[in-house]
Amino acid sequence: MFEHIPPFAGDPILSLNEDFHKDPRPYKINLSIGIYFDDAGRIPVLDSVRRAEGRVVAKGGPKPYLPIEGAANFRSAVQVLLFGAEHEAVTSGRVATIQSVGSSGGLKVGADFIARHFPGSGVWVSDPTWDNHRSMFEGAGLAVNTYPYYDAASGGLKFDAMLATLRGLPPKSIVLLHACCHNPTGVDLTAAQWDALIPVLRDAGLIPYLDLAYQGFGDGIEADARAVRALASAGLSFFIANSFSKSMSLYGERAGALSVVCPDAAQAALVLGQMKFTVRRSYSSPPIHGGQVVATVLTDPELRHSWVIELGAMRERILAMRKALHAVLCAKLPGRDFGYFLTQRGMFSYTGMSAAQVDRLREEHAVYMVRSGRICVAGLNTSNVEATAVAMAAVLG
Ligand code: KET
Repeated sequence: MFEHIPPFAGDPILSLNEDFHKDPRPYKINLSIGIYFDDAGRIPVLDSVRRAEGRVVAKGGPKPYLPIEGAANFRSAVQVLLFGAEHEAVTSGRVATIQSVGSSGGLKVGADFIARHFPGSGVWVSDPTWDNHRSMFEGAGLAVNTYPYYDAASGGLKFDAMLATLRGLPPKSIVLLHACCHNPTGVDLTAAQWDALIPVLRDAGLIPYLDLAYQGFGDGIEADARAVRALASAGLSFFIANSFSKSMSLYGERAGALSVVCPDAAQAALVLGQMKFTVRRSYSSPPIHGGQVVATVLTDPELRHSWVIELGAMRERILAMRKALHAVLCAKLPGRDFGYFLTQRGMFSYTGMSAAQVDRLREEHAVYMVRSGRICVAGLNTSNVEATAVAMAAVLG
């Protein structure tokens, strides 16, 4: 009956993470998956989150189905986090937000919505992007193309080529953009580049789709939402999927949201209705627990304050690891330019290492990174950064 089913090739990130856990070598180092580990190599439970969870559990309430669109307190807290409490887009009711099953769930609901209501639209993603972007949009039946982004020669951005490609796209094309902390390259647009991009998107009639999975890991919670707010202020209609997996260390709770910024409240109501239809036909309604923990952290001033501090400490630790890796690599391989480790932002850096070099690192040194050459800098710590740099230098040198 099922012999014709092709075997699953595995996911380039998740399968690698599984391989890491199977590796018996005690000195192994995991820089594969985009998860924040603390300096002891553990996934932290944030104090703010633990206290919020205690309150949610102490209430001891029942576990009804949530509405299709999710919990009202979560959805409004997300809007305030993304846009700020006073933003006109929020106060005028022209943002349609649903609670989703992780931001992945939000991305896919948005993709299904687009496939149904903008069937002629193609999707353009950055070259490169998170592998799953392509899978999700293709899985929704949409054609996925790339626009120029990462410049391997400079370790920076091909900004002019990116703009030139976007200018030539058919109206209503979907343009997937990383709002901050680009995955996998760590190369972001500057504020001035966003300001130059926005009129291009608007004049060409394109539909931006922002992915904000690392809010707070770039420059800070508010600063990392700059692009979201700038697009909304410029009057663009766009999608935004945001995640609490990383920013609250809540991976397995699958807490995220999808918001669509619309021209007015009447259109937002139509969009919300069809997003609900999409969800109802898929998983019916989102899970209750993680969203309530998130809403409690975001709406209680004291918990929110401690979350801001904890997230700031995670960001600082990653920066310290960037500096430490850079210092050892420069000492081991003088004359080579590793400056990109310092300029790239967020959880990831693109090392420029080839797939063959990545394989050698894994096989000979038990250092795991994605075969594109991406490392998760948040997997480094004071005990493994030296060994990582020594292994990288051995393979590069
Ligand atoms: N968007 C981006 C850009 C992203 O890197 C991830 C996860 C997600 C969305 C999904 O997050 P969610 O937990 O569904 O809210 N990225 C890491 C893990 C993975 O591949 O699933 C990663 O790149 O390693």
